[in-house]
Amino acid sequence: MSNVVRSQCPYCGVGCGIELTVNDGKVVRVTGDSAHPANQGKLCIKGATIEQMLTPTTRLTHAQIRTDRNAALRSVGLDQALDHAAQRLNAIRQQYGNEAIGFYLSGQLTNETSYLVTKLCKGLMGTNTMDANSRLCMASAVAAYTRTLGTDGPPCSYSDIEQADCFLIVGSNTAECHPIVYRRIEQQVRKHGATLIVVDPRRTQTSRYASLHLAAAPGSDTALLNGLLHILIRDGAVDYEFIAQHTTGWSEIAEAVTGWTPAQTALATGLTVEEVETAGAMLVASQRTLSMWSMGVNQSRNGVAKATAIINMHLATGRIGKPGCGPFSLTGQPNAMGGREVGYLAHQLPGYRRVDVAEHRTAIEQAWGIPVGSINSTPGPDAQTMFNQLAEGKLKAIWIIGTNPLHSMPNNSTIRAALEKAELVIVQDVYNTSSCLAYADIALPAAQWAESIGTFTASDRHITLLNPAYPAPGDAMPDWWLVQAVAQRMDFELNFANAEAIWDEYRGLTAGRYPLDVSGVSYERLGNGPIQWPCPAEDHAGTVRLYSDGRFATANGRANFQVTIPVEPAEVPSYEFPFWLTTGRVLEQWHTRTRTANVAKLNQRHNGSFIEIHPDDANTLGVSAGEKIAVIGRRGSCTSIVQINPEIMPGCLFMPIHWEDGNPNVLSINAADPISKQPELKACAVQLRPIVEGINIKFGEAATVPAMAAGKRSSQ
Ligand SMILES: Nc1nc2c(c(=O)[nH]1)N[C@H]1C(S)=C(S)[C@@H](COP(=O)(O)OP(=O)(O)OC[C@H]3O[C@@H](n4cnc5c(=O)[nH]c(N)nc54)[C@H](O)[C@@H]3O)O[C@H]1N2
Ligand SMILES: Nc1nc2c(c(=O)[nH]1)N[C@H]1C(S)=C(S)[C@@H](COP(=O)(O)OP(=O)(O)OC[C@H]3O[C@@H](n4cnc5c(=O)[nH]c(N)nc54)[C@H](O)[C@@H]3O)O[C@H]1N2
Ligand code: SF4
Ligand SMILES: [Mo]
Repeated sequence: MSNVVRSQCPYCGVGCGIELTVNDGKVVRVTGDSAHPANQGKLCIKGATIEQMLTPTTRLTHAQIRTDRNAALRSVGLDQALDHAAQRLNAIRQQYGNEAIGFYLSGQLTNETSYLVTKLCKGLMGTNTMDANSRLCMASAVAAYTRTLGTDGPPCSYSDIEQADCFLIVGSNTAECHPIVYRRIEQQVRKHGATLIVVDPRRTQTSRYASLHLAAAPGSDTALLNGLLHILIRDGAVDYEFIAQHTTGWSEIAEAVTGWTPAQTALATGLTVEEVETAGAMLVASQRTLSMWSMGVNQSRNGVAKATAIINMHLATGRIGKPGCGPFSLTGQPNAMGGREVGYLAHQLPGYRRVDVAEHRTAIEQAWGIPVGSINSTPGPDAQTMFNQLAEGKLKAIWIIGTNPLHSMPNNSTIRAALEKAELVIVQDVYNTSSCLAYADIALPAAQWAESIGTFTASDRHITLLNPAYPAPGDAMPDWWLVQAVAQRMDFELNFANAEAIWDEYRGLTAGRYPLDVSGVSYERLGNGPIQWPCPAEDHAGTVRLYSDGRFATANGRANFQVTIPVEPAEVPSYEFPFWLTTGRVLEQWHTRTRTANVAKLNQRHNGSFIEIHPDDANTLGVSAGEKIAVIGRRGSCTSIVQINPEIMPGCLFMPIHWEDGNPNVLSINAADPISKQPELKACAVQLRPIVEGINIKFGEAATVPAMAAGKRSSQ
């Protein structure tokens, strides 16, 4: 008997709808959902090969524990592991208090799981010691939206793509990372003559159909965007009526960009005056501009300013809340939008509320039936601070769900030290290949997206129901269920009967909120297809665009311009470390590859780590394509395979993040944006050294400075 189950692709934040054909409990076919607004039936190569990653050869099917760190993990019954987790956590609470326990979550968990952990940590435990890998991903976009528009949440919709006449893509390799969105942009450019400006120090596949590619120096985006606003003002493209009616802070911003002349902008970015003028002219000529950005913007210590500068341009031209217009942050993970909505970052509460706003705390305390004052008013530690606290011994236990900090956080020797120091590490994962399991005292087996019911919110605010297609293998259980089962054993009052009950409680908390109101979105309605929030009533069809009426989510309804000051990356090239290193993704791989390693078709183009280098730099160094090379930075080193790329900015290198062997996070820096606390994962300084027989470099350790003394390392 075969049946068809509707769900959402679990990879990127485009959130394509999929249909899984199930035969005898096995997924035999995956197709795009033709009724879904994100993809209208289309899928990229990762989406189209999903069924191959569902075979459970590398699944974590049973709970595992170890009581001695030097011993191997051993499989135990689920009940025993849950009891053990509760008993260990309670012992830590008794000795050090609730603050000693941290939760580190992921944008790959359902809304239901992230809501439940938020309630446990912030409500029942009264600490805010939880954060998510969204800190590495979306935090700068969140801060920029909130500071300017009053709240998080991209105002645009995918359907704006077909109405735009100009796309400005900044720091996003959309073609490889949000392929279905790129396909739609490509159509609009090729068939309908829209212009496409791409800003990236590398020319990527995203520039394939670009009218203009700007290889601005890493980190220089704020300068460029200030310069573009200067041109928009100079050439009369500003909407003064919109500014007067719907914004504050215009005179400050207009004054702040007067100095950003095309010449000044060219000097700051490494572009020519002509390039800056050409980009400016394209934006001036546009009536409907859609700007998209992702990690080249957010993962910077100037990330909030970069994202804000994009939003400033839209406010200045009134190109927001209208068809084909708006500042559109592309969300990375399939549910990094929803995680923020339900409050999983250290400063958040459900419904885009904040722990440091008394009114928000009270509303949630009342709804949760806990005493007023239960929720701590101080935001919890951001992800990097949380792991620092673990290393310092302030935090004793960490519960990691759906992410691998050892692979994906910056300067990962510090993460290793933190995990070693921790008294208790719980890793809750779907696969047994996460390198983080080497540090786990308890491993909990989670059911994955196709095995349980739940909801995801995609980049443009549409919420999709994930339906289970087949039973989870072994003892694997839904993430929310595992957390609740441990919490109950710790004597916390959490008694949700199922995922729908969690969703219903959460959506009730959003009733009357502006703009994030999902109170009208029931599982029953989602059974008929996705719904785009705001959706304030059961008979409401959902909302395509935010702020169409010019009313923003601030107290006075006006958007706030914010002055944006360019700041260069924390580490810049020097004599010793003469290259910029930037990092990112390739089309066929997903982050740490626990999923994509299983799919043969996805491993045909790249079979391991590589480092892209400009041919001139390769000539200077005397290295050639395919050669193994040492990449050495101030905090660590690794090896990689040379790939020559004539389209990368000279002086700049690129490494993918996917392979453990050749992971750039042995090199990356702990610097972070002061507002969003998002780490600067896109820029650090390195040197390259050909590997010479007989000279022994111990990879993975910090480089000696000065670094040319090969073979010797300092441990500092
Ligand atoms: N195939 C695939 N798709 C994915 C993912 C994946 O793992 N694999 N992950 C998903 C997730 S979680 C995320 S967050 C997104 C990320 O999506 P993207 O942000 O599009 O991807 P990245 O490759 O990380 O970085 C994008 C580009 O930023 C450029 N860049 C580096 N520094 C700068 C800078 O200072 N300024 C500018 N303007 N550009 C710069 C890089 O050269 C790179 O091409 O992708 C999502 N989609
Ligand atoms: N240098 C550098 N570093 C980066 C980035 C970069 O561009 N450059 N990008 C950053 C960004 S944007 C991101 S989002 C992170 C991503 O980094 P991670 O979140 O560490 O990467 P993933 O491989 O997605 O890790 C997810 C883990 O969760 C497991 N998992 C998947 N689904 C589920 C589930 O439903 N439940 C449970 N319990 N487990 C599940 C997977 O098996 C895997 O072990 O990397 C960040 N690190
Ligand atoms: S574009 Fe993203 S969501 Fe769509 S099929 Fe590809 S990976 Fe999945
Ligand atoms: Mo991400």
